[in-house]
Amino acid sequence: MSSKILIIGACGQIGSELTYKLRSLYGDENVVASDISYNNLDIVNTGIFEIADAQDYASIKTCVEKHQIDTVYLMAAMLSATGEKYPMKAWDLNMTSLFNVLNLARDKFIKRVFWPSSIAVYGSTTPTEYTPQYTIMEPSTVYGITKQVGERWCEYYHKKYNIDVRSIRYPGIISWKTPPGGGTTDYAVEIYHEAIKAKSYKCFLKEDTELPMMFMDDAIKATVDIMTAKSKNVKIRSSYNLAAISFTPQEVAASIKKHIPEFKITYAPDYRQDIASTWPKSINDSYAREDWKWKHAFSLEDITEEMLFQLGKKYNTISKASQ
Ligand code: AKB
Repeated sequence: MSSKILIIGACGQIGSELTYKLRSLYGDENVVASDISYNNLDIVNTGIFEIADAQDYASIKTCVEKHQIDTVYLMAAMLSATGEKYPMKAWDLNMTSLFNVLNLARDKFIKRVFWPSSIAVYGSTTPTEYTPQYTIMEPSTVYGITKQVGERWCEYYHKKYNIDVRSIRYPGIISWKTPPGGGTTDYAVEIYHEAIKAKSYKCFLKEDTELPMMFMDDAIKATVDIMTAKSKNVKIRSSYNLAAISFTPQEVAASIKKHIPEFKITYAPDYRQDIASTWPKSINDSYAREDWKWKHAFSLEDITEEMLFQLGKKYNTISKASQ
């Protein structure tokens, strides 16, 4: 199936790695990366790139028509921690961008949509262990509310307008290429950077805060898997639970210490603890595993090894360049 793809929010943590992957799968000429500014030169300079504002329908439509796009991955969003600082901005960005893309599909400018949801759809009244696909969902963050409402709209557009919209609920994503921006799970990336740079880390969550997490390679694989699955196998059109591993700050610190014995962690929980405390500890993703054969590959030990190796190389290069 030949496809022309637009990634909105291609300069961000997941958007950038998705762009690299889709370019390698479908060819540079078939993948258009877009963002609101040129803030990731690795993405901007290595393929087709357009400035486009996810909140501006005309700007996205122009890009879609110019490049004859049929599939859009909407990766622009304001995450949980920043969303609590700017609630109305988070609501506007997360909802307007989704409606823009869903309406482009309804009006037949595009055929397929990928939209990421999150474990943030769950709240403090949700069962925390092995959280099922169908359960109580009372999110307490603006970000979580936008994701829950967004899921309802995705399913509505699928049923009402027969739109091929697909979605997964990402857990915290750990990666080394592009930093995350404004999430509650960001500690699990920062900790590796600080382990390499300073051999210590002050964590903004409590030591025993267990959260669902996933390595970027697994998250990208899940995204490609659901988007390439046969339509009849994508039975859930709100969003699929998706899981890999779960760990606490204490556990990730212990896995780092196996490689850097002098590494020290201290704890200074802030407002992000209140968010994390409402989220599940672990996720039951059996529908994804059954419907489109999802399987993760990376354990905590694999992630730690890869993060320390890649960031070690990165900081070594930076320090050599500055000498
Ligand atoms: C966040 O922490 O806000 C995100 C998420 C879990 O969706 N990483």
